[in-house]
Amino acid sequence: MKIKSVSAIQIINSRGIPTLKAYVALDTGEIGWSMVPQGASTGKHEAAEIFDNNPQLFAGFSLQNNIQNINDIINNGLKGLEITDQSAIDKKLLELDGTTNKGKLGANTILAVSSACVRAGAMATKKELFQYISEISGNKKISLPTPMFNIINGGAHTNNNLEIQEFMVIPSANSFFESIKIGVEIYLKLKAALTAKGQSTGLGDEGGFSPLLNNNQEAMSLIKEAIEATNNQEKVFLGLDLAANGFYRPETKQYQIGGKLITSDQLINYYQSLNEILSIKSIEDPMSENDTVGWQKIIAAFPNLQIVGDDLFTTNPEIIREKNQLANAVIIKPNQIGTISETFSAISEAKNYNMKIIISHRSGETEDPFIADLAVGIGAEEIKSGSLARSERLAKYNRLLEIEALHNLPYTHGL
Ligand code: 2PG
Ligand code: MG
Repeated sequence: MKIKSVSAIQIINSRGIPTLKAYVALDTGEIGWSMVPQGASTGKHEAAEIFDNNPQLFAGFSLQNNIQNINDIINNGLKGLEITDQSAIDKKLLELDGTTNKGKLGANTILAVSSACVRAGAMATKKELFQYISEISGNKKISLPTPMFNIINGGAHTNNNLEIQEFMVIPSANSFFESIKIGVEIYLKLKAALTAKGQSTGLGDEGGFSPLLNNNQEAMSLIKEAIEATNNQEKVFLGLDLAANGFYRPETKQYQIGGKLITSDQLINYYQSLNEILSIKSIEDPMSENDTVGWQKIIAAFPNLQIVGDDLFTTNPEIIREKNQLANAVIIKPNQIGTISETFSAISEAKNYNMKIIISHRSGETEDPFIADLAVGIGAEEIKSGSLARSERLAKYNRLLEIEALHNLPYTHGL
């Protein structure tokens, strides 16, 4: 079961930006494939994404060089490798790139091939993708994750005036199906409430509503009403992704929120005031990645909260090791680091520190459901894949519904 050829084409992501679909053909006849997502609110240590930067083509985002590099350099380098030896494949990809941040070939180029190899390996060994991932990652406990539904979008994912990037409802249910049911009921009530208020029900990049509200507090109140209208108060938690890099002002080391510049201490008070509207259970990137003291303060101020690092860790095993004491949960996004083997290392590093694992989509997505199988295969506690609308978001949730329907797997029950 050896690699016969590697190739790629340019496709378009959910934000209208070109991305890659890679194909890995095996000598046994299977062809694995994969599509690459793209972030908007990125951490500074994310591996480099590469585009052609030719303003005449696809507004600078064309990928002709990446495709050339896959067809030539990567194809020649991987040809003949055993498909089930993912770490040898990824090692070779790193070698072909030769930089520390994947700046030569691009993390988008490398990940397309790395994850297409995983899918090809699953096909060749006639396993479900999640089963194959569990084997090659060395994880023995597979399970279905709890979903986090991002039902109001702000920050870098839309152009409304909400500083908070993601307002997520997290059902505490007994099955993935029941979680989806609760999420859909809340989503539809929220839609009806926005319509009744004459607000837009247009969607942001992650499929959540993007209304023009006065402030973050109003968004919290609307979600509270929607939860109450479905009678799910006892069964739903609120999660926020602040993506605080987006409103951090490095010049003054302050945060700009609600029209004011405030310190990290004041920001903690601000979060406290939001918590009084609706109880918050999970808070992601509450401080800028540059504000270590702010992170230390928030973990001390909210000892019972799930404190999640995303831009803080960028799925980088070394950074997770170095900064693990600043959070108790980690966002895992394969394209932040660039290969699936390094993604597995980041996950096992986080597990060493007993951090919860949250597998995540990017705001620019495709219909590839890979991360759903990744979440099951590595036994992640949670997954975030946006709201309950837009098929690139639902591709992941629908795949999880399918896995649950066809396989008898344990469900991770809420937070
Ligand atoms: C995040 C992600 C996904 P982006 O910040 O967690 O929700 O957004 O892909 O834009 O980085
Ligand atoms: Mg985030």
